[in-house]
Amino acid sequence: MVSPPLPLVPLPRAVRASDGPGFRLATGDLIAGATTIDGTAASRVLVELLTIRTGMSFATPLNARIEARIERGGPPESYALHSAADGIILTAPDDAGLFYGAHTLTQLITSDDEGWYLPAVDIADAPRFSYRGVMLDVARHFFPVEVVKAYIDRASSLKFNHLHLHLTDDQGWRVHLESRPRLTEAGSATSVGGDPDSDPGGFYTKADYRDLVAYAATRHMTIVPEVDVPGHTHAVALAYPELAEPPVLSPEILDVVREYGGRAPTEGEPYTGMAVGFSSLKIHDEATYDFLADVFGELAAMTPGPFLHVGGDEALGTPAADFAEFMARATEIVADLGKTPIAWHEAGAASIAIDTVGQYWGFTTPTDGMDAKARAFVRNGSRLILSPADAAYLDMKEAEDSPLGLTWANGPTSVQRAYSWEPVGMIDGIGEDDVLGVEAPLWTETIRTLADIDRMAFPRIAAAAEVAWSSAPAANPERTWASFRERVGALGPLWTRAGIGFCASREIEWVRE
Ligand code: TNX
Repeated sequence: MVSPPLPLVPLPRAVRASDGPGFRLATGDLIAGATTIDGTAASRVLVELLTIRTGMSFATPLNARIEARIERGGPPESYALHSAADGIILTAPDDAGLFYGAHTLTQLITSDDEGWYLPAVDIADAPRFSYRGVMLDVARHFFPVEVVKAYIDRASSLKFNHLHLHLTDDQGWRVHLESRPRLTEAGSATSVGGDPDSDPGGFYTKADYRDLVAYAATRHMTIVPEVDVPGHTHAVALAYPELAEPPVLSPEILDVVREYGGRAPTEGEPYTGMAVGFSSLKIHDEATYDFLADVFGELAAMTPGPFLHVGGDEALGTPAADFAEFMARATEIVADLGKTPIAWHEAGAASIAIDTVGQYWGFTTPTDGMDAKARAFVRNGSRLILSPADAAYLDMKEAEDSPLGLTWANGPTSVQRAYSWEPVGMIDGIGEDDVLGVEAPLWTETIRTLADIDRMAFPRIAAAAEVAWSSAPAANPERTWASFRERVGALGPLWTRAGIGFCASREIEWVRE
């Protein structure tokens, strides 16, 4: 008889199940090994996770059968987990590794008539890619700090380590900056839809933003803020009209507006539709670059992570030569601040700052020369983050009749499609070392609440996590759709306990507890 795979997502590098009876959890099991500050943090995480999973209380330590400790050696973020009848030992070279090991341990917990237990197992795990990201669009709809924290909890439990916040777009500017206060005063009050009750808009104060950065750090996630320029800037135009062109309503753009429905954008009025590409900053005015210096300077000062995302997508309203000139200067401004710029792949066409990381959002089979633009980042000496829209976009509908989501990227999509793509070789000439990592974006034109986020992101976010973390399929026989399908289905009870309202996709047989 072939036993089912253990319910682990993303799949660890090496899993060896033993024949032994496994580890029985008892109330009061002490999580020990607090030899370093990191170890203490890991212990706290473990207690928290075990409590959520089992409903048991671990408040009164009785013995020390669960141990978590730092052990030097091994790649960053890696960990080793040993579970047997007499105890559990989790070791890692860093705090992130202990954190990921704690999540693996939590996924392994299951119950029978006698109570909660862990199977006897030895796991040695380490990530494939160092950048494992999720993106949340807080511009099309604004999400309060508590919702973003909940998404950080969810993503980090699947071993994602970057949260890209799409902070600005035509429909709203979502972070307060002292250097340019009108951005939030005049550009943050609305969002897509425009209903004052369901789409009220909003913004993060600087204290909110710092709170998010700090919270993310406790879950080993780095915030990557994006200020999308030179397009997607209608909200900037509301605040500082002198910096922006009036809405560009070319026949091509009017087609886009018609396709998305709603009114055409109007100069001086908030935009609450879903069209893209009609707005542009003024390219030949030095005031624009003073603006970029202020905005990116202030953002850099409050962002400890290495990356600032400058956008650069869908600038349909900006002539190509102007776009190239603009992206070169925008990326240089960010590089001069000591940060690594990230730009959507369109910017590959420009002479951008050399270490600019490209983010590819074309299809898994590239069209329209998008692969050439992506390759340009690598030729420039940098690397790529891969977010193929037809596989990694969490805002694509999973079913035609889903009330949420869009379909433009070859939708409706499926969990199988979200799982079955391979970063290396997807774009001709892009090898393992050219890939910085993988990111799953969630655009929020149709998404308003945490419940909406859960329904769209889960379970496909787990597929993205496996593509980002786990070994390539060729290196591990368990890296198959059939195995993933079973493993992810077995996570249903854990997700339910954690309050995650996942979409019970019909492709998967969900385990019920
Ligand atoms: C494309 S792909 C966009 C966003 C939209 C998204 C909706 C990319 C870089 N930009 O402006 O929100 O499609 O799926």
